[in-house]
Amino acid sequence: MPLGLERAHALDLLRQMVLIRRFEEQAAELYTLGKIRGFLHLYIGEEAVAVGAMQALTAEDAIVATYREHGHALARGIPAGSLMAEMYGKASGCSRGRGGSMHFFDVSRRFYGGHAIVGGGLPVAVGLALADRMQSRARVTACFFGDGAVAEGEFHESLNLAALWTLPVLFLCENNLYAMGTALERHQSQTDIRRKAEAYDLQAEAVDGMDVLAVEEAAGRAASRVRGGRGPFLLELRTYRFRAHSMADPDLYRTKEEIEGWKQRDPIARYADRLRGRGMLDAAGLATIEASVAGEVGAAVAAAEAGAWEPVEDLTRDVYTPRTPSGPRMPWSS
Ligand SMILES: Cc1ncc(C[n+]2csc(CCOP(=O)(O)OP(=O)(O)O)c2C)c(N)n1
Repeated sequence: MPLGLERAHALDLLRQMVLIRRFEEQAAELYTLGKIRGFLHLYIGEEAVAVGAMQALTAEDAIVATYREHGHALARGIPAGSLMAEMYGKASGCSRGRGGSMHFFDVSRRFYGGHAIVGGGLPVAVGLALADRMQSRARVTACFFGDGAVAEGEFHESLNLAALWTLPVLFLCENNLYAMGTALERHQSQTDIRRKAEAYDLQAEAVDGMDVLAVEEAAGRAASRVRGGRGPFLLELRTYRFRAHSMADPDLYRTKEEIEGWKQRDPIARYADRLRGRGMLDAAGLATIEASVAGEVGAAVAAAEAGAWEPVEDLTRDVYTPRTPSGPRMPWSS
């Protein structure tokens, strides 16, 4: 653990990870009750990645995430109530209840998805970074994606363009070893993701994604490099999801022993132990965090329950453009 870690900051990292875990445990319960429908992909086990990486970003920076994005959204500071309402499909949700769990969006916090298409966020991130570059803004676009995305053409096209044009993108590959039920070595001839980045002339580093401080430190270094105009950077965050791919997945492709082995490295329990070892946390301190998180999650559920559905008049809102199409007049138009 780096020296000089401020107590308030250290505890805040723990609180954020606990919030993500409890929020998702609650979401899983609500899903089984039928309150949340559609797909639900839990981030449990991977909390150190979102929380650690988000420390390197300012409010000006942009974030692009995948469909497993509850943790990124919470770590970005989007209120839990707005996220829970989104999962309920209520109009008070961050995407007006139209996106659900996989499509969180909050432009005011520069949170650009929530993307259900594997790899679909990468070109979006490159476009955001290109806009910053063209307007000479020293901002970073952080793009989270899974190991499954490195099999997509979009990964290769995005890395190539970002490197070629020296764009300020921080690529964050959450390598949890599985793409749905397919293990990394069953879809990649080269499983060392850093080497793929190097092929496009990107700087890359692999980090223990179960260690929030290691992620924070590596992301901090990488982001300042990107912000300083030295081109894109890829971090491979080695992590694991403790739950199935989604609530609909029977999880038959990995052994209980493997899952248990990774649970020994639980990012929350291990980090709490380290804080205890440094005299920064005791039982009362942990109980305070748990109580405040329970209050926040409880209030989020209450807000979602109380939230209104969209009125029927809004059925086509944001589906069709309200603007009259303009553009070149065609010879056949009257
Ligand atoms: C282009 C595309 N192909 C296939 C799918 C179906 N699909 C949904 S999730 C997933 C696995 C993605 O795994 P990974 O990128 O490693 O992310 P993780 O779920 O592990 O976080 C697949 C293949 C999809 N959503 N989009």
